[in-house]
Amino acid sequence: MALPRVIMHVDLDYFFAQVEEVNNPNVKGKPVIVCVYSGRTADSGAVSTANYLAREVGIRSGMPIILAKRMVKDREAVFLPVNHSLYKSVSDRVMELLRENSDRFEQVSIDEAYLDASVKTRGDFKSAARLASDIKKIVREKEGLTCSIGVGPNKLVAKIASDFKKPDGLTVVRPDEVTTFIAPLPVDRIPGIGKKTETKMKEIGIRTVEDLAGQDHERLRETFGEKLGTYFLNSSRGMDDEPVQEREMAEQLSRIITLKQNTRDLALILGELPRIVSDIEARLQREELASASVGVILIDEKLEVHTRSKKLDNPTASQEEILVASKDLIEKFLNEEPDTILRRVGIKLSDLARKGEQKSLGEFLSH
Ligand code: TTP
Ligand code: MG
Ligand code: MG
Repeated sequence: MALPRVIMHVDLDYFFAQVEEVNNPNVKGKPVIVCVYSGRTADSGAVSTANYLAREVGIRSGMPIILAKRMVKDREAVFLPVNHSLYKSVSDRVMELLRENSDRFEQVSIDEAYLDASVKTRGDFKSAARLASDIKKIVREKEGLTCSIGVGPNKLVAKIASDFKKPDGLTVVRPDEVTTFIAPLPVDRIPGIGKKTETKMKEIGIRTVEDLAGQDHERLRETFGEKLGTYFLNSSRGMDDEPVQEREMAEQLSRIITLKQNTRDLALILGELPRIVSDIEARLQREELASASVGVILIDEKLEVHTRSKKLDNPTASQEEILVASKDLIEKFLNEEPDTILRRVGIKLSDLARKGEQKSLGEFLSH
């Protein structure tokens, strides 16, 4: 018999606000509210997220800032504007840690990801519980952040489980526990069931997942359509066979470093390239990707950003090829810009494709 799948869903707790707490330790212990200011008046805009102290008084994502201010008026609360690049760089590092601890990895948003750990844990949920608690420990030690993890036999159950206990939660649902775990939950815990669907379901007497599971198939399909009806019914039984899949990388892969000193000395700059390239290549290998376009990101001492890129005839994952292409681009750039002194250097790969889907000409000819 095939081993059960072991799937985890990891979601960082009050993510933007928690990053702010780590970044400004003096705000810890106070309600922290991260806001998107629209700029029209001093307080116009909406709450992006808030820490749990702020949530205690009812502050929520999406709420007008003015309303949030009223709710904490007797307290020493901290309102901060969103700092996206900070959250993105923390997220990138956390995602890398999660990826390293999985067989397969799928990032779904800036603060959450699915991990398939079936092989790593040999389908054993005790071992999965240990792995999940190790992951929590690693993320706390490396980034000072707490997260909540759900472990289950599929993505659906893992997602519901990660939300079950927050913040800093760990909920493991073994295959034989799925039905008892989900049956009593309100239907809106099923991903995709929002306010509108929930109301519609209430009207026909469905409040819990168990109520949903007891519905007549035909009736559900009539009410919600073939596709959704089937999805709701399967979900109500904790059934889901969606694979954990690396998302098609619309984005590129990049790594950037700060030079030890500002310079335009080609040899000094090239000396830094191998460590960027080996870092990038490790990610290409892990994700089984190849790149058809190599670019360099060059930030000068005035913090101006310059980019140069080059299409390759065939997608590559080879350190050698990436290195050669980047060297050429940097050399050319320095020749074109005789006065520019560089502060940071990075490599960016784009036009990523899954290896094997596109064999390089070299590989083709050697077969
Ligand atoms: P979430 O994971 O939904 O929320 P959270 O991490 O703040 O809180 P928790 O997981 O503990 O319940 O969203 C991740 C980030 O996305 C969040 O920190 C800020 C941003 N976000 C918004 O900007 N607006 C929103 O309406 C939501 C829901 C999130
Ligand atoms: Mg979160
Ligand atoms: Mg999230």
